[in-house]
Amino acid sequence: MSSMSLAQKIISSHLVDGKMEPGQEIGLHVDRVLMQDATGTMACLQFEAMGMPRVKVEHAAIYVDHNILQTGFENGDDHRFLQTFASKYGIHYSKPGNGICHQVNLERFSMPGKLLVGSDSHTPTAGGAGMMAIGVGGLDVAVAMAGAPFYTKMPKIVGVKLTGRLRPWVTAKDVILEMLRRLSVKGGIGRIFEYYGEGIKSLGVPQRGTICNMGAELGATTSLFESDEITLDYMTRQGRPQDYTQISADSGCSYDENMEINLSELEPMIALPGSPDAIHKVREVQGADVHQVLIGSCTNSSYVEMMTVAHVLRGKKVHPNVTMAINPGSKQVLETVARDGSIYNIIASGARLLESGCQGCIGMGSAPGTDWVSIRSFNRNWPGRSGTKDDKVYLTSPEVCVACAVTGKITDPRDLGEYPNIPWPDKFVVDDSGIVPPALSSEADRVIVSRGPNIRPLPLREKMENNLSGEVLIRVGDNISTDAIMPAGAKILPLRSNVPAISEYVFYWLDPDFAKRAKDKQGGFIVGGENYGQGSSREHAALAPMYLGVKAVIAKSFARIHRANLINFGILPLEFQNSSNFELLAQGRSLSIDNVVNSLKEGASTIEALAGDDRIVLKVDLTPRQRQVMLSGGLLNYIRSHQGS
Ligand code: MIC
Ligand code: SF4
Repeated sequence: MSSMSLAQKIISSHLVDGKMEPGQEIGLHVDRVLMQDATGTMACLQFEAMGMPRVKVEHAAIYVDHNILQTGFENGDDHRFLQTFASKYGIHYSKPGNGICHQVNLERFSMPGKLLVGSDSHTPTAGGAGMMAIGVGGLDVAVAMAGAPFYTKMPKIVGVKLTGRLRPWVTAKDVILEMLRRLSVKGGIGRIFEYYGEGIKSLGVPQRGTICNMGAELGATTSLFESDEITLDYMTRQGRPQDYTQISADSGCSYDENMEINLSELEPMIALPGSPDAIHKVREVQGADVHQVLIGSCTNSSYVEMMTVAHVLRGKKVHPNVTMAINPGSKQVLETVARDGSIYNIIASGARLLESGCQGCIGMGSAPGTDWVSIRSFNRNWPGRSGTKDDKVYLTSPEVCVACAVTGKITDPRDLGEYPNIPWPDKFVVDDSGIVPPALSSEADRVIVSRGPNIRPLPLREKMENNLSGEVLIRVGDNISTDAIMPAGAKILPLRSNVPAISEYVFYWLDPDFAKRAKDKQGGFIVGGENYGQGSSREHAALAPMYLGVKAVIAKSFARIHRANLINFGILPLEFQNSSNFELLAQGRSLSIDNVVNSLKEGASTIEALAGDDRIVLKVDLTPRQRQVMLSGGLLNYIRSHQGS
């Protein structure tokens, strides 16, 4: 390959298996891993089951950022488990309050040109610093920590040329909302978005991070920017210029697909309730009453954003009918804003200042009241995610959020007057005391891993059966998110380390009887539409159905991470050859799939399901390696059977 894109360069320098042809399976050497508490306990238990004494990657970190409400013993137990586990096995542990994994990773550990896998779908945020960062299931992280390659299909590389310059009050969030407007939540599947062009020069690293972060909502494998003088400047202010390397695409390289956005033409945008791709201009929906405003999340909670909000709030009060809460992305952001004095404006305005962490983004507090219009600087608004069933959550930039907070109505921030151009601080407050390094390997033996009663053993599946039969337990439509399959929120999220308990909540919002029915019927099938399992990396959306006896998911198409998680846990992902057959498989229909083992062994690309007199052809789109994983009953069984061979 003569001239390469940035993505191709990073992939080729990490390639240990396969060819860099779109659609082919590739194995990549992983440099670094990231975990968070809600997916990390399982990833740790899975790593432990592989029997390794220490992690084999150059850097691993686990962040406590999701489960920080601590309404019972569960979260505290998990935190202590993670801290002791991390210490023993060679992982850095970021304490609760230290910040959201993606923000802290960007600040303290991002490195251009390196490959990071993280057990959270927004891991690509680090693409803002030139890192190839991919969101995966916890088991894939565990396998990477054991030193094995990460496997995925080689994505298409999309070059997104940015021209022009953002106008005042228009932000990086509007760039990614424009991408969602054009491409929808399915538009990024099987793709990496590489941003380039003169327009990137007006975007700082956290702003680039915002764009990469919400590439997850496009369904993309990852997104990235080159590293340049702006990256070096950011890393220098972080006190770690030594971690910088310059890496960019070769000039004249070609992309599989091309797009162009003129930043000068963008306006403030907003996603309407229900889906991150329901995009409108703020001007089109302005004037509606607002009841709640939340600013934060891994998408939009960096220093400049907090300072801009603080500046707008100076001398103003939050509207009487609005409750406004702010959660800075990290302790560093909070500390730097506090050092610079602007925290006063936030407190004086009547906004509620929350600790750094995911908070309301995943329904851990701040659930809106009935019929409230909630305006958030977050990245996801699938129904019920906020913790309130019929919620009305809008997604937009912090600038739009703060404009709504002071006026009490959906407001285009350009109506606020002059834009505050916030300068970077000479240096961010650098204090890594919230990140506990692991014990030295010579002392690791002495560390005892603490396991409270919330830490339950890992359920495993038996080997693949030759016949899969049962009922369609549920049939769902297009774009069903993992939040719909395995909800989070303050009640359910603390059960992540306890699969028997959390499995009671599968499809809780859509069909509260699902778990009972699945158990009564001794398992069965799930039928889905397009892009089934979009959104998070949470493997509980596969693990819990597996525990309930789900044998296969038959869908029109799948989202990348969820599909990989199904395979990792031994649930067959099958696609309709003829999508109109979806209509034949209503809930309650009995179904039988024969000769599964032989079909997998022989590499069959289709398999037949029999439903009464109907014969339905289903696609088996699995690589040879994935077929072996399926036959073993999941990735952990597969790895164990190959250990030592
Ligand atoms: C999310 O934003 O949905 C989460 C919570 O961060 C998830 C991870 C999880 O469910 O633990 C994600 O994005 O992968
Ligand atoms: Fe946390 Fe929300 Fe980011 Fe997920 S999207 S990591 S819940 S802040």
